[in-house]
Amino acid sequence: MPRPSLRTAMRRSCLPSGYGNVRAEGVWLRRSPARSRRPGPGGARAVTGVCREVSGEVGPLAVVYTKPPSLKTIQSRNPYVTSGGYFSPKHCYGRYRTAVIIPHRNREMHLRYLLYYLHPFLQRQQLHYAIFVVHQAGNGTFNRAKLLNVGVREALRLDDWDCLILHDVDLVPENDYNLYVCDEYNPKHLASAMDKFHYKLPYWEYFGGVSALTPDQYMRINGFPNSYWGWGGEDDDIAARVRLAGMSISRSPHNLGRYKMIMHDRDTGNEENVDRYKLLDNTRRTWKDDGMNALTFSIISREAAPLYTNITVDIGTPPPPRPTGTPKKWSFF
Ligand SMILES: [Mn+2]
Repeated sequence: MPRPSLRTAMRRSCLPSGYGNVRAEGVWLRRSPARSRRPGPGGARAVTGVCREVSGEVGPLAVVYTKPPSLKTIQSRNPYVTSGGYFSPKHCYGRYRTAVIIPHRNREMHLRYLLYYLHPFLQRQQLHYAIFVVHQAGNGTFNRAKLLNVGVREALRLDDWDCLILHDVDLVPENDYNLYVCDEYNPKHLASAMDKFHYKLPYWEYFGGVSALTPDQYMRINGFPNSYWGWGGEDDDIAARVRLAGMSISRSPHNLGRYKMIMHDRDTGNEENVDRYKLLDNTRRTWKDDGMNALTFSIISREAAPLYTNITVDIGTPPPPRPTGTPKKWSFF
């Protein structure tokens, strides 16, 4: 069957579906019988019940990076997204309330690509959702995990979310059935098959890219570590926290958890974190003290942009390096 274009997919997203049943993520998604495809009186339907998981689904999506779309274009393609990047299904009650949290700095082009694909994707999944972009102020060393902690705290001030999606700015989902919904019992890794890693996990415990935790799961692992400055290590720390808190990692199946990365060079201000192995050695001793319970930051601004809520935050700078070794108090001659 030819793959429908994005435009067709978006048009379909306004219609109730009815193409039989589909198995996704180990559950049968019930699609409506054909007769419910008929529009109601006058075409305008009242809120009649709980939404299905996916509407107008197309399965695999074509994701191409040729020319970054403008914010205007994205807005015009998503007329039902309201200020702050909120959306609620019009004709049914959204089953899930999902907050998407994206750490960000100097990646405007990536953000535009992501918003372009993510808004229609989330609408087809009929979620009540909002997108939060957490922007690190200043030129200090980047800290992805700490920004995510800030995003979670801010998002939870605004709504009672069922699911927090922690999302890298440069990863675009490639399959509609990778549902942005949490696993009831365990933190879930959504980016289980990234093109960068030849659509496989790079290693067994990998937890980077895109993950989904309920607020309860997030608090049970004391959130993410605040102490990983620069690139790398924080995702392995999070995976360790999941184990240490007595949970395990659930994953999107490899055929669904597919993501296309937007290629980029290493950013300045996000140099490789050379301390990460030392930090990782200590996770079991530090995780209860380093996380949401020790989060300090100051909000610079909160803005409801048309396509997302922007939070600009000062998260401080890395602590000065500690002197290595303890000074000797005495010695043998
Ligand atoms: Mn990246």
